Amino acid sequence: MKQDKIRNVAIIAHVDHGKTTLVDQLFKNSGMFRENQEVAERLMDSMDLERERGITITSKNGSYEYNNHWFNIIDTPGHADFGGQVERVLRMADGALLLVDAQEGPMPQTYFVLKKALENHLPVIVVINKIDKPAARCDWVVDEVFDLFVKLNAPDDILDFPIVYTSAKEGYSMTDPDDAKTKTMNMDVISQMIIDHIPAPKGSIDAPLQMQVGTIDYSPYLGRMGIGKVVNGTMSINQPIVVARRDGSIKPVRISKIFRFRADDKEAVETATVGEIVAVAGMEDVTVGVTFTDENDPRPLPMIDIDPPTINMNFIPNDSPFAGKEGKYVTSRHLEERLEREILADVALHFEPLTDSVGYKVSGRGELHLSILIEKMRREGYEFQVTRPQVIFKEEDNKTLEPYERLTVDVDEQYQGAVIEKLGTLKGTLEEMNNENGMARMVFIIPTRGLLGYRSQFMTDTKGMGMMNYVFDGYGPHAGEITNRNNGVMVVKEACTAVAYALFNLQERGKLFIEPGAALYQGQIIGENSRSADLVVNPAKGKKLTNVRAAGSDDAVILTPATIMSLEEYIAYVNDDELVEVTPKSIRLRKKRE
Ligand SMILES: Nc1nc2c(ncn2[C@@H]2O[C@H](COP(=O)(O)OP(=O)(O)OP(=O)(O)O)[C@@H](O)[C@H]2O)c(=O)[nH]1
Ligand SMILES: [Mg+2]
Repeated sequence: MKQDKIRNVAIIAHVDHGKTTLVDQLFKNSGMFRENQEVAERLMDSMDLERERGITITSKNGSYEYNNHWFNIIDTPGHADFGGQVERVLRMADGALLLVDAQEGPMPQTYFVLKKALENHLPVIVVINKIDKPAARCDWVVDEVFDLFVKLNAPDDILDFPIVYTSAKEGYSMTDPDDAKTKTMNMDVISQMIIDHIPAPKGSIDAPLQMQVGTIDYSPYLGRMGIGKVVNGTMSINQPIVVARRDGSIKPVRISKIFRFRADDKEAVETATVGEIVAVAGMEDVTVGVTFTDENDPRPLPMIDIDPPTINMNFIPNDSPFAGKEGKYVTSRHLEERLEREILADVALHFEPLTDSVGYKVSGRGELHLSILIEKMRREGYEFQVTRPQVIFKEEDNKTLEPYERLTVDVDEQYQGAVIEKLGTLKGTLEEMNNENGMARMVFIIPTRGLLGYRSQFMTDTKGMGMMNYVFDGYGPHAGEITNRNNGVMVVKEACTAVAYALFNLQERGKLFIEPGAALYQGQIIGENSRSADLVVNPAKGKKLTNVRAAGSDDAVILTPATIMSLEEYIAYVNDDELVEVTPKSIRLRKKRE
């Protein structure tokens, strides 16, 4: 592969601005799919969890050919909790496409990813996407994007960014949104802009080999593979090389397989040369950040700095009365092995053994970061318990500091008051406010602690119509007491099976999380009390009804449907003296044993 024909491009943006959809179009446009070939929408979102949630969780590599050039594309996640991924894959790129929603404009994560791209001195092409939206306002968005570059002190050559306007969803692009003549029903202009504005990879084919691992992939046949760009030199199968590790040590390895990317897939090759992005097998304990380099002249590349974790949760073996019934991996040893594996691939995640009990303290970049890990583990057959997320404090000059987020909310004006009031009690300070066309955009600086679990409250306060986004802002003074929940809970008195009649009586006291017929244990939490104290309840008490009948008959029992919470909702809900019990089949809430 000719070095000057390669383009390595990262696609970066705020969550949902259309990165993965744009990749679909770039692939389609290259003509590599047969006509009539069934191609999944958002092809690169290949993980089950990504498909279910409609978000990208891990960065992925893909590639296509166009006009005699080879394009390596790196699709990145836009959610702030996965920002660590963006930071480390940018090393593979020689330029970036910055996508911005034509209606929303730049959002907190746009700022974060652009900042990271500029730190890596990457030239940027701005893609204003979703121009098909009726409320699109391209001129305004371009102005805002320009201001963002200025705010981030972009050097002049990068500030002079080219712009393209697209609808990734409908597959068209324009160079001037006001001139229909510039519209084409394809993405040629993007590929051509990449050829023209993003440089070919630098480096020398004759220099000693250097390739730094930016992501890890796993295949059941080949084990773990390191993915990265060959920065200098070449590598071939069976070539003896060394790996320079995080701790500074050097280990000899033999490359067993090399893969290049084609569309969303890989194809085996014999060699890879400078500028190419490849996946390399042959080292079982490969981790992010290591450098594959020449055995006679090892030249490790500098490690990648990653923003530190901001929250942690304890993962402990399940010791509820139902322990071991539903999971395959249940011991502390299993947890340790699994976490060990995870941190090799995810450098934004940390863990350490607890000092006062069995289990591990797991630290990450946000609630979603940790809850996705919990969900992955649960699906793999793990059973364990987690505690309420805690933010990570810092001590400086004998003062306690805590992490703050920059929170942007977009709400209908009628809900503005409610949101300001609630965020005030969570110690948020309003920094900016703009009202336009009945909508308000507000920016708050708020302790990360205040935001934990706030999303569901926000959804209630805005009748599901609001948008909220946040990004790590920095450490600041401890903001004082913040309470996440005002209500007590209903706690089961003794092991039993829930009976409709008893639940019927209990539902007057609050909100129930379970349905009749559920097997329950002592200390399990089955609902929320409408008052602040906890309530010990007996959900088996009362007449044993054989069935639940509709209104009208004598002993009718009408149950309000239970509030079935998702894993994230439980994590947002759980208090300090409680645990979330997670198994492949169930998620339960319980009181810690005294
Ligand atoms: N109207 C419109 N919707 C679009 C367009 N591009 C993408 N979308 C929609 O926006 C949503 C998010 O698209 P994705 O491609 O998953 O966005 P993303 O940037 O990859 O999201 P994350 O990876 O989670 O950050 C999907 O519902 C898409 O169908 C567009 O040009 N116009
Ligand atoms: Mg995506």
